[in-house]
Amino acid sequence: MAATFSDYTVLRTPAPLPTGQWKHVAATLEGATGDMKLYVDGVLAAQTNTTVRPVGDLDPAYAPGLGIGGHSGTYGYFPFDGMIDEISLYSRALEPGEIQAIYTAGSAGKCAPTVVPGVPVITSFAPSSGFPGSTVTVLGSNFSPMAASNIVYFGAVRAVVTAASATSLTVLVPAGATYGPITVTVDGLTAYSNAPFLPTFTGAATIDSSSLAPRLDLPAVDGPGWVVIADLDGDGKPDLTVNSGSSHSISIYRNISITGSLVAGSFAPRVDLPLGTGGENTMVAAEVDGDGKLDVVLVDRDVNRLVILRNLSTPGSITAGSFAAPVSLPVGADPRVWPSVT
Ligand SMILES: [Ca+2]
Ligand SMILES: [Ca+2]
Repeated sequence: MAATFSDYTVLRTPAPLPTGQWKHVAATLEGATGDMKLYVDGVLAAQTNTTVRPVGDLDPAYAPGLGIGGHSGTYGYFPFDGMIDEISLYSRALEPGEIQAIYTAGSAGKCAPTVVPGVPVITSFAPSSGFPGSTVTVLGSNFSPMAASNIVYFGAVRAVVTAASATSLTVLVPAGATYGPITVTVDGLTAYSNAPFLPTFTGAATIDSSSLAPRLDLPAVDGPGWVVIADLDGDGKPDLTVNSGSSHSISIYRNISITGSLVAGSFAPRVDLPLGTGGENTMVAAEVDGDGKLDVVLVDRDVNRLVILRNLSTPGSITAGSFAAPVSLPVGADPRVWPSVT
């Protein structure tokens, strides 16, 4: 943007946009700081800072003024040669998350504000135990009448919702369900049942030396201390997350097993995520930001902090980039998480 014809700041993507396909492009300018950012398909592509002021003083004599597309050449200005759709101009610099949400919404449009129906509440569910594949009815309030808009977890694994109203959900117990409260997340808000659901299976009613297969060992970093079973990538299979106080990290073993088999190859190569300094940690997997993906929360007794790793993964993949940078919050001395709450 130019204050005068010769006074401007240029911000470019590192590489030209490809031709022949739609791309979502967003540019922001923070008036107070001069921070300029350019996003392509919801992802930050370039940024700089400008001291040009006032940025709003556009002179129509210098075409295109405030324009979209086009470029300058040796012999003058050339208009954009292509198609532009769904242009929006905002009176403030949108946050990266807002731009990502607009891109992610795709054909759903510009993310008009949605009416939050209220905090979801679970009042009861029945039956209180069941086999994988069996049906459970969850009663409460402020559920979404659209089945897919209710995110329901049975402990470690997400369940399929087969029918929904504002006060009742019909869900199927997923394979891999673990003992714990049922949770329902609607519009980013999560309800917990006040009683745990008990997944059951057909057993021989006895436990002896033949009840369990031979032990399976997986290599870990130095000093593994705590394990959480939760489907972190959302593929339906519960994954293993292990923390290490002495290595200052967590390790994720993505479950790639086939039904009825559990061998060393049932888990993808370990992904280690550093936690910075600190040591003794305990942790849980829980929905924190309401996006439907279980996040990892640790308490660190060495440096008295709470650490949240927001889950960014996609089904079928967990990499070092699958979690946002750890967010640390100070807490009182000697924080603990007890297994009974997981
Ligand atoms: Ca998984
Ligand atoms: Ca989440």
